[in-house]
Amino acid sequence: MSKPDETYTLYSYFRSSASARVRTLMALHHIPYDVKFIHLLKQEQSSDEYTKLNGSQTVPTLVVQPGQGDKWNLGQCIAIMEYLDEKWGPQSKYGRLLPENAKDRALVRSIVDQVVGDLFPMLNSATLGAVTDFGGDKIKWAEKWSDKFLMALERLVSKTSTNGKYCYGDSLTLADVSLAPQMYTVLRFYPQALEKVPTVKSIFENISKLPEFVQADYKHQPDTPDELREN
Ligand SMILES: N[C@@H](CCC(=O)N[C@@H](CS)C(=O)NCC(=O)O)C(=O)O
Repeated sequence: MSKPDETYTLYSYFRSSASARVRTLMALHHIPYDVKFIHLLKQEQSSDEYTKLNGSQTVPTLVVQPGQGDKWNLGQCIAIMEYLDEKWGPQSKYGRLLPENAKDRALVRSIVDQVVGDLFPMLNSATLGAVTDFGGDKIKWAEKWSDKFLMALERLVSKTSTNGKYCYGDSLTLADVSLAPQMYTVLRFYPQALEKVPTVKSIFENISKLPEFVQADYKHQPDTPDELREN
């Protein structure tokens, strides 16, 4: 099967879990791309130039240049992952990360939504910043919502994981790609978060060591500051 005839530019920030999901998927499927860095703490996501690419003023954004025709932009990490998985999964050594079978696909998507739809928005930088601005305690906030949604995730993956290595069955899916970057954010604000969720802990410890996950994590990006960088 021939490779898709298109090239990519990913707008990314090292500590963005949404960007890390896309980086992980691109690493797993060996997708070549250029990267441009958007420094969130410098508010580069709100610049006029970037807002033209992604009206939500968030990362990631994927710019797709087809072999023929005009380039186009895609925001939202799940939409980007699904698009690239459809294009590149069939010829990847991991195969499609969203299963072909409708039931399996729906269950994998339910785990993705548990992580990206429920937990992620409670801990993103804009939400935590607003909690502080409104006089709240962002650590207590992060602990409360992490406990709630990680327990929900534990109830789910304790049924769907075959061996505690992956979220669904006994191989990698989009659920794992969604989970690992989120856990780094949770652990940053709540280091004990994994104590009550043994299956989630076991899955995270397994997948976060895989080379493609390491390549994509926040500690190994060109824009990672030296004090957070690992070799
Ligand atoms: N629903 C979007 C959310 C993206 C998002 O919130 N990204 C964060 C970084 S992880 C961001 O750019 N935050 C900057 C801001 O909100 O100003 C997605 O899944 O891609």
